Order: sequence, then structure tokens, then C-alpha cells
Amino acid sequence: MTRIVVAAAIIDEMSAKLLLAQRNYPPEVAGLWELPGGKVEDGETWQAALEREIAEELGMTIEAGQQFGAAVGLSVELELVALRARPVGGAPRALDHAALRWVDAAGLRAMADAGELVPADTTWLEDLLELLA
Ligand code: 523
Repeated sequence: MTRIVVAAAIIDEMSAKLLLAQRNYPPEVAGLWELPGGKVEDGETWQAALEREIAEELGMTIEAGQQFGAAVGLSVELELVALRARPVGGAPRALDHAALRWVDAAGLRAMADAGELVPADTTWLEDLLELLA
């Protein structure tokens, strides 16, 4: 059965910036930046799973919204989907990541051009730039 991994495009509307998180592991992607998230548990909605994962990993509260962009097949078992999200409370902390960074559209494009994003997440580059415009 396919397991869903949800990833959050947490956008601060005031500054038009997106929150990126730098992975610690596994070695293939350590040091690269991703939309933070994690696996959906049985019986959980995608939104509830994302709100839980972000609370666990970043110590902040978000309101998860609609899916955007295309789903990405990671393996036979795993499928990655992106959801929009709004920060609701608390400053993000890198509890599970190497570092965190807020980027604007130009900053995101520069990181993508430099190959600094996790490969699967680069699929959403144009969608993310649109959300930040
Ligand atoms: N990705 C990915 N992009 C992205 C996320 C959140 C996850 O490509 N924005 C991939 C990385 C892993 C798989 O999805 O291959 C599961 O992610 P995650 O973060 O849940 O992986 P682990 O290794 O932390 O899994 P758990 O230990 O079960 O939490």
C-alpha cells in the first residue's frame, strides 16, 4: 500500500517568504533544503498529519491547507504531496533539521539553480514561485 508523505509550503504572507528546512539525513540528501513534513499515519487526514509533523519538527503551529503541484513518486511505497500552510503560532526551531531559512522568490530560485533543494521538491519550483509572487 502506498504511504503518503506530506510536505508544507509554509508562507508568511506579510513578507512573502517561504520556510525551508535543511535535512540532516540520509547522506544522499543531507545538507539539501526541503519543504518540511513527514509521513501520514493511519486514519489521519493529510492536513492533520502535516500540522502534527510541523509541531514535532519545528515546534510551531500551522494551519495546513490545500494541495498544490503534482504528487511525486518517491519509491514503490512512498508518494510525496505538497500542501499550502499558514504559520499560526510560535517561531520555527530546527528541532529535527540542521537549519531553517525564510526565502523570498528570488532566494528560492537561486537555491534551486544552485542545486541546493532536495530533488523531489524541485518539482514544485514554479508552483512555489507563483505562491510567493
Ligand atoms: N521527502 C522529500 N521531500 C520532502 C519531505 C518532507 C520528504 O523528498 N519535502 C522524502 C525524504 C524521505 C521521505 O520523503 O525519502 C520521507 O521523509 P521523512 O522526512 O518523513 O523521512 P524520515 O526518514 O524522517 O522518516 P521517519 O524517520 O519515518 O520520520
